[in-house]
Amino acid sequence: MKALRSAVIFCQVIDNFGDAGVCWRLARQLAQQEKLQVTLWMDDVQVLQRLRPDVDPALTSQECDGFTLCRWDESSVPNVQVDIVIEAFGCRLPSASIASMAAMQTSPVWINLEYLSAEKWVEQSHGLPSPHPQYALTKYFYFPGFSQATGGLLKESFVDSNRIAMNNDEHHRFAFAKRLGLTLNTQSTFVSLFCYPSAPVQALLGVLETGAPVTCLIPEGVAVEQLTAYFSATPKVGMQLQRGALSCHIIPFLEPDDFDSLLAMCDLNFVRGEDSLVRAQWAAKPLIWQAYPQEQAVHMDKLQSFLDCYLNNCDADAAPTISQFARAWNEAQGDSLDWLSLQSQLNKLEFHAQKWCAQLSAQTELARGLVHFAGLHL
Ligand code: TRH
Repeated sequence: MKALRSAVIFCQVIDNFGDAGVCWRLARQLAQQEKLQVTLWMDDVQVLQRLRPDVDPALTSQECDGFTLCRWDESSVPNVQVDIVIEAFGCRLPSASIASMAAMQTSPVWINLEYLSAEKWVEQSHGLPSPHPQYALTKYFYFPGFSQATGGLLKESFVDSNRIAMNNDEHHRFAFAKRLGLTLNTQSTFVSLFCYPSAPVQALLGVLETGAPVTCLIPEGVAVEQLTAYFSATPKVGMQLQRGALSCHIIPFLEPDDFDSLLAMCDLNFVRGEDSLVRAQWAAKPLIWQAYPQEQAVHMDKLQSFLDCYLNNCDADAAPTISQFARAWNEAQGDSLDWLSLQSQLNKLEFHAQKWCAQLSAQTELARGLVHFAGLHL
């Protein structure tokens, strides 16, 4: 197997943060863990700047976390004289790049990194080749996933130690909370909230205020309309909004590694899309996932596939509780959010989340697997 030295990633940002987040994470991982020379071409660098504030969207090229970040526009001429070309989420490479790949003596391994899904067909589709109709080039489909028959999940080497420090080292936890402007009340259930505007947030807040004390941490920009309607106040960073047993804190939108710390610190995390779902699993805490809403409720199948896979081997009382809550959350059925049952099952669900995290960690990590796969196909 040939040693690989370089990779280029193409990323077109469709919406939200997930596309930029996953590509940034992969670029960093290929550079720092796999020691490749990596270039990430991204069409909307501004989105990445939200995650990594040091990034300057005005620059055509800059160094970022060990790789080169380039702004991708119509005038760009990306260098594809590398070992691995990664097209994220079927974003389509420029035709000149495809032609220059075909003209190389040894063409690079061309990979289409697909979206994460727990659906069964992913295992059959992972790694399938797609020959180019015109050139002697083959594109391979690379699917992240939850079993060894898939491409696995991105996981940095520092994730476990950070999580352990956040849970076991009081100073570490208190220092992080202080940075967020919080004083930790250990009697409270800590909940983080990251969701789409369609989530029944007002109904959730309504049930959270009814039971034992809850501290809900909400990054700036999340659920703004619902929070405004519920508290009759526009949420701003640093605000604390109190009602009944519920105390909501508006925290800054965090850098990704801090977002991991937030997830590790909380007792329950509401996450959405793909990347925060993965991060919540590495946090080893109970999670409620909101799938990216799609037409004809296709996302409900994705949710169910994930729940089937995630809750396999979970406690017989806790599994239906979290499953029903997640379905109600995704279907915007605010009346069906049974918070008191969920809260009473959190210990069992945390135990399950720890087992699940360990199980996923035993899989081949995505960047490592991708480099291995590329080495076999070069
Ligand atoms: O932002 P998203 O909704 O992205 C989505 C999904 O990826 C979806 O699959 C895709 O089709 C759609 O975009 C176009 O959710 P996701 O994937 O969880 O990405 C959010 C990223 O933002 C993730 O990397 C975590 C990060 N994040 C922070 O770094 N700090 C924060 O404070 C928050 C709230 C999120």
